[in-house]
Amino acid sequence: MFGSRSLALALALASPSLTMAASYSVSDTFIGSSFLSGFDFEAISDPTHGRVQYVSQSAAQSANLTSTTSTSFVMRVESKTVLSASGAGRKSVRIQSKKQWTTHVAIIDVRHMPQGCGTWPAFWEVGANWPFGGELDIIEGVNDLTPNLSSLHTSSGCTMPASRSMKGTAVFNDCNVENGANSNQGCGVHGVSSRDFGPPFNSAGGGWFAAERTNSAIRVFFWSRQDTTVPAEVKNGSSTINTSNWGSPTALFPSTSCDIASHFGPHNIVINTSLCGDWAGNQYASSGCPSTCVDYVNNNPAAFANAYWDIAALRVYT
Ligand SMILES: *[C@@H]1O[C@H](CO)[C@@H](O)[C@H](O)[C@H]1NC(C)=O
Ligand SMILES: *[C@@H]1O[C@H](CO)[C@@H](O)[C@H](O)[C@H]1NC(C)=O
Ligand SMILES: *[C@@H]1O[C@H](CO)[C@@H](O)[C@H](O)[C@H]1NC(C)=O
Ligand SMILES: *[C@@H]1O[C@H](CO)[C@@H](O)[C@H](O)[C@H]1NC(C)=O
Ligand SMILES: CC(=O)N[C@H]1CO[C@H](CO)[C@@H](O)[C@@H]1O
Repeated sequence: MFGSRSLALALALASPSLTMAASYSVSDTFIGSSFLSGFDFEAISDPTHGRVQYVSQSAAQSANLTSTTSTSFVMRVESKTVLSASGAGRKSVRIQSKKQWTTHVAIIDVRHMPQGCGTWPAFWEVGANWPFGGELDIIEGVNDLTPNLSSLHTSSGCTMPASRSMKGTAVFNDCNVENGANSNQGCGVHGVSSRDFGPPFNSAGGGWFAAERTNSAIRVFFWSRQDTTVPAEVKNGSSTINTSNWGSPTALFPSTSCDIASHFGPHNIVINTSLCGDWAGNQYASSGCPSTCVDYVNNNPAAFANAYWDIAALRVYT
C-alpha cells in the first residue's frame, strides 16, 4: 500500500505527463431549466460586429427565444420581424456559464444547431483578459458552409506541431492572436465528418461534441447521432468517464510547444448565435448565399426559423 503510493508519487514528480487524468467524475449537469440557473444571459453588443441584438433572460423567455422542457433547452434567433435597416439587429441569445473550470471535460449532446445563410453558431470556452486567459472554440462555423472548426486562440508563445495524431486537418499552427496577430484566426483544425456541422448535422439528429483539457493537451471529439463508435458512457450521460477509451480525437492540441497551464486560465463556457459579423459576413458572398448578409437578415425573418439550438444536455467532468 505505502509502497505503491510512493511509487505513484515518484512517477508524478518525475513526469508530469503521467499525471494526465483520463478518468473523471461529473461535476455539473445542465439539462432543461438548469441552463436558466447555471448561465447568465448576456445582453451585450456583439464584439464581432454581428447583425444581432443579444437580449436578457426575461426578454428571451417572454419572446420564446429560449424555452425548456425536462429534456431540452432551446435557444433561438427571432424569426418573425422585418428589421429597419437603421435599427438594432435581429434578437438572439448569448449565454455564459456562471461557473468556471480549468482542467476538465465538457460533453454537449446537441439535437439541432442553428443553420442558414448568415448564421454563425458557436459553442466555446473563454478565459479572462482575452486572449491571455485563452479561448477554445469547440463548435464553430458560418453560413452552413465553413464547417466544424475547432481552434485555440492564445497570447504569444503557443504553437502546434505540424504533425499530430488526430483525425482532423490542421488549418494553421500558430495560436497567437495578441494584438490581432495572425488575423485573429488562432490555430484551427477542420473536422472530417460530413455530419459535424449545419444541415447535415441536424438531419442526422445531431450528436455529441466533447472537449478535454489537461495540462498536457486539449482534445476535441465528435460523434454523430448514429455513429457506431459513440462510447456508451458518452451516449448515456454516465457520471464517470474515462477518455483513454475514446480513440483518436478529431483535434489534438498538445503542450509540446505551448504551455497550456500558463496560456489557459479558468474558463467560462459560452453558447451564442451571431449573424453576419466579422466572419459570417465576410464569407457570405463566397458561401453562395443570396443578397447581402445584412439585407438578408433584415428582410427575411422566416429564413431564421431554423437558427436554433436544441440541447439535450451539457455535462462537465473534473
Ligand atoms: C460568438 O462566438 C464567437 C466564438 O466563435 C466569438 O468569436 C464571438 O465574439 C461571439 N460573440 C459574442 C457576442 O459573444
Ligand atoms: C416556444 O418554443 C418552443 C420550442 O421551439 C415550442 O415548442 C413552443 O411551442 C413555443 N411556444 C410558443 C408559445 O410559441
Ligand atoms: C453507461 O455506460 C457505461 C459504460 O458502458 C456503463 O458502465 C454504465 O453502467 C452505463 N450507465 C447507465 C446509467 O446506463
Ligand atoms: C482508463 O482506461 C485505461 C485504458 O483502457 C485504463 O488503463 C485505465 O486503468 C482506466 N482508468 C480507470 C480509472 O479506470
Ligand atoms: C459538414 C461538413 O461540411 N463537414 C466538413 C468538415 O471538414 C472537412 C474538412 O475540411 C470537410 O471535408 C467536411 O465536408
